[in-house]
Amino acid sequence: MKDDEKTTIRQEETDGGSPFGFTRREFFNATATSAVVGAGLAAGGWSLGGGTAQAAEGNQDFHVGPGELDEYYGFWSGGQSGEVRVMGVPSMRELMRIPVFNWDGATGWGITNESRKILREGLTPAGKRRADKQGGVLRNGDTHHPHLSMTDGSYDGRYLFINDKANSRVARIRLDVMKTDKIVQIPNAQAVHGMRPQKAPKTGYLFCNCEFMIPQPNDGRDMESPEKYKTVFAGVDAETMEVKWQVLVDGNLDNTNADFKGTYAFSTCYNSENAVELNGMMRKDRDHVVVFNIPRIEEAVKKGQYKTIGDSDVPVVDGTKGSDLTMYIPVPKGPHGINTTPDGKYFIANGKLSPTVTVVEIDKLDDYFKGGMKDPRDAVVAEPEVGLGPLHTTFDGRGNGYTTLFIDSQVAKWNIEDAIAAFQGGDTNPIKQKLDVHYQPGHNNATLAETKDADGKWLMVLSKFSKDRFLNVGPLKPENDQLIDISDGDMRIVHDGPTFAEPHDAVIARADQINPNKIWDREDPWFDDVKAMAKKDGIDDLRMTNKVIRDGNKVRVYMTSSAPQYHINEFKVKEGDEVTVVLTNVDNIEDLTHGFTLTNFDVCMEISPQQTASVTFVADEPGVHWYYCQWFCHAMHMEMRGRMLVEKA
Ligand code: CUK
Ligand code: CUA
Repeated sequence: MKDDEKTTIRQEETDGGSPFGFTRREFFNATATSAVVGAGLAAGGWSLGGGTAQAAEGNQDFHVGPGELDEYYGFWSGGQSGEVRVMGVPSMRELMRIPVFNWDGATGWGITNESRKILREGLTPAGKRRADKQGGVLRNGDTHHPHLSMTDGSYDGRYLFINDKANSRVARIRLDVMKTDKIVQIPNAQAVHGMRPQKAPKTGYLFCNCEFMIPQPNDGRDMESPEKYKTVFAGVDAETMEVKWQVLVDGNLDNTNADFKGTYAFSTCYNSENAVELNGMMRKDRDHVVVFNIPRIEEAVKKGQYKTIGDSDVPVVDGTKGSDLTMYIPVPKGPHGINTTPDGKYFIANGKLSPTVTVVEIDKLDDYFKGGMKDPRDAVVAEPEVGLGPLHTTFDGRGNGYTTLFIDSQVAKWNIEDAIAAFQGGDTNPIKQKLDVHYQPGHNNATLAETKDADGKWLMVLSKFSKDRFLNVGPLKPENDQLIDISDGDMRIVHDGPTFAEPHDAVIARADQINPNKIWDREDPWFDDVKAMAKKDGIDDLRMTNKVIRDGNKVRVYMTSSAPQYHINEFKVKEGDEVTVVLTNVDNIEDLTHGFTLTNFDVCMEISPQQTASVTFVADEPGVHWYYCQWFCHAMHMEMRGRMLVEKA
């Protein structure tokens, strides 16, 4: 079968046809060793010298047996579900889900006082007004980019950060307890998309791309004048989770990344036309990468060279074209992912609508800002054709890039130095292998590839479509996360993993870099608010106290639990009372989580060992209301319950 025929088949199959009377599965099985060359030839023009098959014999063992532990933690975005998932790699076992922007019935996220404070306090004034209309907190999020904090370019195990495109927020998750502890909504923004922590000297900033252009301020003015719309790039302090400054830019910011020195951040930018509909956005052949000079931005803010917009007091500096705070590097149309090589030398902008990736040498950015370089394109050192629809690139730490090709449904492995040599006129083919993935891959990430410790062991490819790879579950299909062995020689797929909507991105850290606690520490600041409230009620140690306190029409129930019982079996309140239940789990054994669910009241929460959680509700229905423990904690777990008696007013 000729390569152009294969490309045709793939297209028809995508459209639902089966030109040769066998299924897609049979087709791919039958051609597994030759289809790898595929559309790259048509698209890229490089010849692959002999083609290449998936390695026949296994390299690394991906099987993690019962009772064995994984070598890596993976942190997966949960996409439109608004959550984060923790995976074991290479087993691909889902270990935990961390609610972030969503509501969650298992843990009471969105329901407990502790989570509601976190969900609410960082909202902008407009965000709070919106939240007030739906019970005090926002309900959904669209997570894309999970990234771990770093010190000197290595994962330091402190935090995971994740963006929310839907409501323009960024959240921080504490890795010691695997809970979200801060959320901030970015002002002057719609759709926070690309987000990256600074890599060195330590994650001081989170760099946040606000994607959609809007009038500034967006209060009803300039709605019919899209040419005046602007978007902003934001620097968020990773410790306080406050927005420190913003930079006005031209174009739609897409993805972002940072260098390993703490000097630059860089963002892909599409729609340099500033258009508001598709045709207009396609007009020009080139868009750009915007480079942000962080020390200069800080300097401008310090000197007061900023304005504020609307009701936000965040300093906004001008980084539009011509500003000396930014550099606009023209790149082929519609760039998407942007990835820094683990050696810190280059960043790579992925073409999306162009079959190329653009390699920029980071040291050359200094020349531009010092005035030595006039044409920003002089910072480009390679622009290899890798195939159709390049979205994201990751690295093995051995000098190779792995780029997902959305349209070709492939991953291209290519050598960076060979690409640079070819750009200078050499004739080495940088493309080393193309591997079919299933199907339409978006992000990919190799183990530790965002850090200087990239170890080139495993590659995760997050494919958007699973089509026929799994049992049919109706019109809404899972995505397919494929695990690929890149440890030695050719890439080979070792695992298909269905996932629910929609892990855009995932990062993978070595197990020894992440060290969560086994139970809660009573000194944890997580409990500060509830301890302060108890103190006012004369309670010094929540673990020692079972007591109901009435304060006007407010009732506070301080209760402890240890398997298999609550230490308050019943409490009485009056119809209309505002009741706060504060529950402390005094068990201090790993795994002994209890819960509190109040039936027919839409109230629930998790209480893990040594944790205190609280929830507030109005007792507006007279009668008997059972509460029960919803985590199976003991042989007498079913008996772990009690009654709230609500007397008629
Ligand atoms: S984006 Cu989704 S495939 Cu939001 Cu990182 Cu590229
Ligand atoms: Cu405690 Cu079930």
